Amino acid sequence: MRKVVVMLAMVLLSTSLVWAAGDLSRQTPVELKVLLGTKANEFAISPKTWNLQTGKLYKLTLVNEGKVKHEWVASEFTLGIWTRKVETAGVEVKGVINEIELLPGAKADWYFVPIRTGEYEMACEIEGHKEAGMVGKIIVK
Ligand SMILES: [Cu+2]
Repeated sequence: MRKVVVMLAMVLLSTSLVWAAGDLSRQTPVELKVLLGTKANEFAISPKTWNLQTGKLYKLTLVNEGKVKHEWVASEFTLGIWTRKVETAGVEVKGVINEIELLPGAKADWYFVPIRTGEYEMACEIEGHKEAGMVGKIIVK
């Protein structure tokens, strides 16, 4: 009887280890570089479409190569992700991030894990920028 209990406990323990996803915040990140404003096109978001997967850690590097300030906003998308941190110019910011503004030449690394599937709009909401082409799509599967 005792052997059966020990074996049952071992089976339960091993299956729970198989099912557990572990600490999703400590994966090797999938790197994605995105330009908000390029040298050739001040009002570009490049790439304009992002294909992401739930459960993966992403390191999104946002770079402003333009000559004016740009911002990145995707309110619905940011409700469905978990942010580990944003790193920029020697500063780490943790918590819920809804919007990132980048001065010309600025760069920020954003580490996050998508937790909800869907299609979301992203845009630069500075007056006139979205209309000039600063809009894109995030697809999370
Ligand atoms: Cu802009």
